[in-house]
Amino acid sequence: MNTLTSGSERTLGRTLSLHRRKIIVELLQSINYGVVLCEGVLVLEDFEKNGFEIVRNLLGPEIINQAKTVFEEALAPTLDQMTILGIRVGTENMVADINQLLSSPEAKEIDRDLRMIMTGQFPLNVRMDRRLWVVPQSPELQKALTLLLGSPNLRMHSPPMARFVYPGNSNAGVPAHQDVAYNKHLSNFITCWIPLVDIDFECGGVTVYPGSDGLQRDPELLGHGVWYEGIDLADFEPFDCEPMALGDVLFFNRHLAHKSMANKSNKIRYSLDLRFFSDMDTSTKHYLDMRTWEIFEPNG
Ligand SMILES: O=C(O)CCC(=O)C(=O)O
Repeated sequence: MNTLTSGSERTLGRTLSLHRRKIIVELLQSINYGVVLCEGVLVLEDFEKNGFEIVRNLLGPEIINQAKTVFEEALAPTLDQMTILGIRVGTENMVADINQLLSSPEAKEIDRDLRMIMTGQFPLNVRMDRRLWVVPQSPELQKALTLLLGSPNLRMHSPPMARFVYPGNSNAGVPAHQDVAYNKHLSNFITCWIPLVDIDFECGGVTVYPGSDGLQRDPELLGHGVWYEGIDLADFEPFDCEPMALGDVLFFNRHLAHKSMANKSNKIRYSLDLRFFSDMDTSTKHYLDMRTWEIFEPNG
């Protein structure tokens, strides 16, 4: 059962947050944020209106390259390991071969990390690689987040989420969902989806449903296992976030429904999806404090 929030609730929430952000804008002006402030104001306007915004060219090539290197280094040895296991790596049969092997009795003898990679997930040690912190360390990203979250004291949920989608791996796609459902430990946050390859229609990316952030879900459904059951987006027009170039960042709010696009290209799609919040919000799980660059451990 889906209900819409009333217009006044929505407006009130947004007005309050705009007021909060106005204070931050004034604060940033007073310490001379200059040109970047203009970009930040643009971020605010579209994000407020649509629940998402693609900010072009926010991250420099050195940041993207460093993050991508971490993932390429993790995948490189596994390609040889998979070849040894009989998978036709780099061909159109690769995903079918992986699926066949993983559903065979031999699957449990395969190294756990390799199995994870074969199912399209990076093991924890890869996601915890500190070289990935180059992304939250970006002053440009921090300025945009400060404006969106209303505080310069930023935090990033840890470990960060990193994905790769082999060409034709339809199993790696995420169906339509709202991030709020899977991050109940956070009182508020913003997701940044950051591609590490050029995104076009072939390679896919993320589809968002503008306006869906007004949907309130029946809390009963939040208790279920994997995706929101019965998410009904029939009234919403999907918007494919493509093209996206290296350095572009997609910001979206925690209520905005979105899903993965298929990777129909012949390249691996690498991306990061990071969840940021501030000292005005709360978390009951690990996070990276972006002032001290220490991991906060709940009950630690
Ligand atoms: O990268 C993807 O394919 C999906 C990303 C996503 O669903 C998310 O960031 O919540």
